[in-house]
Amino acid sequence: PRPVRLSEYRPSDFLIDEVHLDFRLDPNATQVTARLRMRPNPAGDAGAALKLDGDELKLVSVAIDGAKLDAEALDVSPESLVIANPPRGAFELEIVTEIDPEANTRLMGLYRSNRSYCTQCEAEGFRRITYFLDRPDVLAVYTTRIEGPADECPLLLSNGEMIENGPAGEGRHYAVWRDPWPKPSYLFALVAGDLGVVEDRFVTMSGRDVALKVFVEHGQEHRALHAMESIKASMKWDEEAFGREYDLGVFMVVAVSHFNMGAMENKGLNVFNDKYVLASPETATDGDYANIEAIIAHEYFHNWTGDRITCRDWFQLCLKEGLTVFRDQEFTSDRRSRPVKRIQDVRNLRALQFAEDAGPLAHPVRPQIYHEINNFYTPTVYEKGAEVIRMLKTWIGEDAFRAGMDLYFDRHDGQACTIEQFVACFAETSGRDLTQWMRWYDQAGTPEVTVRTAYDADAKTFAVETQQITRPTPGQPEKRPVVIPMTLGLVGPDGADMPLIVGGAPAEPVFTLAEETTRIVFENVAERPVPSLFRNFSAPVKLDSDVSDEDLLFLAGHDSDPFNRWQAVQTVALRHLVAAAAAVREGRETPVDPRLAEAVGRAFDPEERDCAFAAQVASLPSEGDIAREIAQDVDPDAIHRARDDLKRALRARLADALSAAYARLAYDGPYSPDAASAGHRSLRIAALDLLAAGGDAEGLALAMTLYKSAENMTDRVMSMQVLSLHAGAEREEALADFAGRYGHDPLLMDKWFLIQASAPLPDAVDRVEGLMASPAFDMRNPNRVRSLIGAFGSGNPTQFNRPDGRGYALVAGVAAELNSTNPQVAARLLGAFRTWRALEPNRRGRAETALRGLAGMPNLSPDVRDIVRRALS
Ligand code: BAL
Ligand code: ZN
Repeated sequence: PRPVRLSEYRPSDFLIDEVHLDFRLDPNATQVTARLRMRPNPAGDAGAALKLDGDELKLVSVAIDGAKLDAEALDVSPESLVIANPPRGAFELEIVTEIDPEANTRLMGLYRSNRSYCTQCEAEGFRRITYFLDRPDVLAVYTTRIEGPADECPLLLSNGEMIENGPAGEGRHYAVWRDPWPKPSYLFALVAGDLGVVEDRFVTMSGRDVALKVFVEHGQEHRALHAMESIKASMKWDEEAFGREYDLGVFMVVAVSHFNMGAMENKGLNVFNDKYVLASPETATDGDYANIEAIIAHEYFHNWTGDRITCRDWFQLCLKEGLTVFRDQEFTSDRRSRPVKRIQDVRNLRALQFAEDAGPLAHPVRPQIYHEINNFYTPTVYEKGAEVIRMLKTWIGEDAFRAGMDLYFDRHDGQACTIEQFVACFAETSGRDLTQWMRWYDQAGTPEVTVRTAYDADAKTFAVETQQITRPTPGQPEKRPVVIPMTLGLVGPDGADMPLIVGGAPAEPVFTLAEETTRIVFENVAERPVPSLFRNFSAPVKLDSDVSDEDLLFLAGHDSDPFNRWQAVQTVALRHLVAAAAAVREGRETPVDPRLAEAVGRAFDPEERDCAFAAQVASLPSEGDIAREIAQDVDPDAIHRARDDLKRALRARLADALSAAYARLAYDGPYSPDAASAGHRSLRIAALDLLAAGGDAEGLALAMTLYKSAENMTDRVMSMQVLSLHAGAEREEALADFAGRYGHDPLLMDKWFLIQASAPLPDAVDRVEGLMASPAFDMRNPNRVRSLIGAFGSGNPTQFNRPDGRGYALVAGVAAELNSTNPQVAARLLGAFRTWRALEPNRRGRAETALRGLAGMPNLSPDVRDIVRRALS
């Protein structure tokens, strides 16, 4: 198929004001009647044919204003329906299609999950239900009638509010839903089935009484309570933080077990992957609780940033996704620890988005071209998109930012918008020219900032010189400077921030780096300061500074910015690990700086009060972080060895402190997933992980004891994870025990799959292949595939990148298998190859062979073809 280009955007030639849908549910032959009130778009082409999108559709009939159209008047295929001469005024188009939900393994459009019917329409799934103008800038008001068997489907749900229901004869019944808010087709949803429900209420700030309902499988209701609490918290927070109120009498969340994404923000009827709804103290980890809260919030916040104001076209995806990620990050920061959330988000950004930006799949936050839009639900659109908004807030200040958001909501409510329209609101409220700012949306790649500093003791000045470059990315050989806000502090020898004086006057801490080079000279600097650069990670850049390890370790103990206290230890550790990985390849050893061990050891100090933060300090840069820093000729085994050696060295130096902390941090009492309790557990597990470094027998014994005595799922899973890193009887015992205890629970078995798939042991490929044949695995369920194959490809660097190529063959083989049944999930798995070009020559060659094998396959789906083509380009 032809690529789609932003530059070729044209308004639709027709508009749809009202949609009436009538579903007669049947597992293999659901009949859908769509009645569309249509008219020519004054902004479109006056004489144009009416061309509707379809995807694997079977047409039954078409009528215009009640008159059936003959086959000759139509040009129809499963992929499109063209009416050459539609009326030139308003008209009603009726289309009847027949679809087979049971056979819909792609999980796009209407499909079956367990015994329920459900839909997923973003981005282009609605066209698998009926022929339609399936584009986000066609907004209509929907009325949906659903008819189905009363016994099998007592619940019949759609967007908006139910206005009618009753019996339909022969054991069937019906319900009619009306959504008064105009929306694009991608926000349509239908759910029908026999589910349990948890109900509650929320009264909005203007007094609207909203019924809240979370639907789950019968018997799982007790696992929906945390999701319900998260809905109420999200509704309240959006009122307080952004003045946004809910706008229907009912808000529903439905958990389904087969889902391609995490969740979906359909108007009034969010459909969720059950992984992000179900939690109980017996079945969920602290991480699960936190994820559920964040994703419930994310989908709820879309009600304003996505649903009330949507995207003009799919190039603008970050308009709703980047903004909504920013909003959910803020929500979590307010509810939990702001510094810890920032650290987690930056870790995530670097691991996923920086990796994407550095490889062949790099693309701008707002792409200019796509072959398959499903492949652009990426860390760049989501996470970098959120960073750009956070950075804008840092740059223009909190007040102008909030005023800009208010203006955006006022001005564009009910519209399908562009990034330009969004950014214009902030240009207006801040009075700044944001022309250059737009490069953050249109230019791919992570800017690299080099900082060199000089203190002049005689002149009492401190000069900071910066240089920025962004390396070429696919399709963008030339890059221009971007506007980089650098929040900076100068830390004096006493650990306090020094005043910032520039040009004879006090300066704000946010400096603008808009040119290739910038020089800032601070005056009246009485003593040599240590610069704290990019506080709170004020811009998504890679930093290379001349701040010494010694100065960084000083910051680790004194910086008023918690993010940079954490970053300082990470940077020193990363410098060590890069050098150590090179030394491993040369058969040398690299001694560990005792000051680094001391800095890590401070995390376990009895005086340390913020356990969650301390756990972040104690958690070393990942193997992916090290690989990105090395950037080329990467040897994953050498990296793993270097990191392992550092962990052993830390264990040797800190053994007493680690043992003391592990004992001190023991706790009893009932489980609570709150941030402080979770932080406490995470620090204890960090101590355990280091105690077990190198397979130390005492450490493994502690892990085994914790596994057996665990009174909550976090301790059980995390101790199993520690054990799983070291081959031996303990590992096998814990894994077998876990399968015995939880074999009936698919979401818990996902954790069991993931832990085995990510273990850096030589049997990983055999093990994953074996697990694919286990009864708990199901290739049709995306959660199972992601837990086993996805985790192996993206979370097991040494085994995925085996020098013999078996890891690549495994992932490519599964992608080939899923290519026809679920191309979206297949393409997602291939993200594991996004860094293949940075590998050393042998592995690079083997990865290329696997990709070329896929490229040569007949009948490649557009999803897989697009990723393979770009990965090889
Ligand atoms: N819109 C797709 C799922 C999400 O980002 O919320
Ligand atoms: Zn979203």
